[in-house]
Amino acid sequence: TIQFEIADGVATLTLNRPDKLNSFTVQMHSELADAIRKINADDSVRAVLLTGAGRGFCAGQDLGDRAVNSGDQAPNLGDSLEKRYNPLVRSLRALPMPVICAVNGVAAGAGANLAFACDIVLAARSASFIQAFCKIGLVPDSGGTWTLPRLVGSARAAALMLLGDKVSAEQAADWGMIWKCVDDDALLTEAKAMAAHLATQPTKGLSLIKRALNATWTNTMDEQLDLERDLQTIAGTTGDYQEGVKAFLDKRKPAFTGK
Ligand code: LHQ
Repeated sequence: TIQFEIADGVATLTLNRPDKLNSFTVQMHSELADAIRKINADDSVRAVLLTGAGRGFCAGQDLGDRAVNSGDQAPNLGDSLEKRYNPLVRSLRALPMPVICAVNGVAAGAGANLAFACDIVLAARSASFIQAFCKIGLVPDSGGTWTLPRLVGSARAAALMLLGDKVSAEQAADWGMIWKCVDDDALLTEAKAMAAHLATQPTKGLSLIKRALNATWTNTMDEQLDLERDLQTIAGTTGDYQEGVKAFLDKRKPAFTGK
């Protein structure tokens, strides 16, 4: 239910249930978790690209999956979040390299919030984002109640979550919900080029930037200054920092190893 490959420093994850707009099943969660474990264990991976096959990016939970909605009995959805969605979001946020999301089509429910858990989001002009949860009596999950207000502010986040309106990729880019909206036929080329570029950059340094960004919303400025000091201490010991400075002084292109 997913395609996964590692090549030239880039791990590409493609959600692959196009008939059902790549909605999540237990199986897809398990394959994703497995792929993320492999990424963490593979030193060669210096950027991750997440996208979807077909006309949709991800329609959130597969509402027909019997493993989650088993007949007449009220399903324990919290259990599903605890076992599958929350570990997925946590593991994506914690990956020690940039994660690019190329939203190729509609991103609904947990599919939209999965995108917002990534570091840089590109979307095709025909793509859209929907906080679909309210329409079926659910609460936005997969970190959406944390990420969306921070991305677009509480007025827009509240209306989007309570109304479930569809937001076009262009609107999403205008609001700062995503990094960029690009023409449909340019999406994958652009996302791949970005991943390939990032895979040549100081990966260790980029992972420290991610740590600073992940901490910023709960820290005071004083705490964040302390954190910057600590992270910069680590960054200053990397080979890539030495190489970056040397290359600058030599007026040549740096050759980073990611370490
Ligand atoms: C689907 C789905 C889908 C199954 C399209 N499931 N088949 C976490 C914890 C545990 C449980 C509960 O949930 C969660 C988190 C969540 O994500 S809750 C939110 C779940 N997602 C939704 O409510 C979105 C449902 N989908 C839609 O509203 C529409 O499909 C959107 C707006 C995404 C796309 O609309 P269209 O472009 O008009 O496509 P479509 O509706 O015709 O869908 C195409 C096919 O995909 C269709 O199947 P069919 O066999 O008729 O061709 C849909 O039934 C199927 N599909 N989403 N979530």
